[in-house]
Amino acid sequence: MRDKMLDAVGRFDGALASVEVETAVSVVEGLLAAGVDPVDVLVDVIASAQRTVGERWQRGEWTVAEEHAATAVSVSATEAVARWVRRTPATRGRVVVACAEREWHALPAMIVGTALRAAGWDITLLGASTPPTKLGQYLHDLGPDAVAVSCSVLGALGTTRRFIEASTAAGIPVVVGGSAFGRDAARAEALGATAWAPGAREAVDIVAALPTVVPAVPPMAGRAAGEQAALELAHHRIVTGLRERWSLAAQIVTTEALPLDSVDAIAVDVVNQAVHAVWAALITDDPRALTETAGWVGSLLDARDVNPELVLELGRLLAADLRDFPIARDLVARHWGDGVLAAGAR
Ligand code: B12
Repeated sequence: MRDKMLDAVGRFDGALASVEVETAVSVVEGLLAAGVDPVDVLVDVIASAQRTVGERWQRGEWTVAEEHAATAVSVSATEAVARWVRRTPATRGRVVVACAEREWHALPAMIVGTALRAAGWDITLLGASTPPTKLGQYLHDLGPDAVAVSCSVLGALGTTRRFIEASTAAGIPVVVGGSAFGRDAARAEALGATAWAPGAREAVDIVAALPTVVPAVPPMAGRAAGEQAALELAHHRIVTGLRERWSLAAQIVTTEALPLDSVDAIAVDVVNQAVHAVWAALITDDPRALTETAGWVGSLLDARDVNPELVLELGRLLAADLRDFPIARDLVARHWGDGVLAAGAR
């Protein structure tokens, strides 16, 4: 079976690179027909291939368009697994699976939802970037047993918190996960989630162990949360200023071998992610959001032959722009450089 799985992973990866939907779907259907657990197909084949897609974009080997095309193939493959697991009737309660506003990574939610469906839960999938307005009423009307929120980008942790507020206000437990939460439960706990899980397999166990009713989370208070709210309002100004002053555009090197997205697009992504990391560190009290992001910026620029000093320059400019936000400025000044050092040591 191990060889069969390895062979399937290779063929699936190839189908993503050449955008062959039929091949990808037939690979997963072949595995399911051979008796492979649907959750193994979701985690070890589809999710794993998707992370490779991200690494290719990060290294500048694939453009965003290629990333989109490959993801569409993975969505079709996940739908094939979902069709397969729906052959068995749902025997447990209902779970609403969602991405909060600003979160466009719908596929991880789809994968987790399909894994829960395979375990017998009835699933209501809300999809990407769901606004929190009226969510409370919706949950009240639907009456699910749990809410599962997937968050891949740091900028959506704040809106994920609004999901947690709406769900717990209705007494409904919330499980969270996704790459924005990092590798442990710290950020999930800080945001008041009922539970966190690192992957779809663990999500199945965690959802089965959730309490029936939970108390409403208390409102987010404190100076750090206040700074984050003010930073959201100042976001456009800060990001525009950083893009104008950061010397990335002058430094980037484009070669034929590197199908680089426009310098401006990279600068927009990077600067946005950097400011979002500040938001995340403020509301979760977890400075690793900053060190991880600095390391990510470093690897992105390194793959594009950009002087690594520019990562430190971005940190300095960001800290200077945060002069009206003392907690945020202090976090950047203390932790951004650590991320650059850690990336350099790898
Ligand atoms: C496809 C993709 C996109 C697509 C998403 C389309 C879609 N339909 O989903 C699009 C093009 C929209 C996109 C946009 C962006 N993306 Co993108 N994207 C990806 C990519 C390649 C794959 C995502 C995926 O499907 N992963 C597979 C999932 C299943 O894996 P996973 O997230 O690890 O999930 C597991 C666990 O986390 C957990 N889990 C996940 N959710 C939940 C929920 C619960 C409740 C639980 C318990 C567990 C759990 O279980 C899963 C399975 O075991 C990733 C690379 C990566 N490493 O994932 C980048 C990635 C996430 N994107 C990234 C970035 C930067 C962006 C953009 C800012 C710019 C861009 N590149 O286009 C925008 C931001 C959009 C936004 N605001 O949300 C970065 C984030 C970096 C960072 N430091 O945060 C990544 C990591 C790429 C990279 N290597 O740099 N992206």
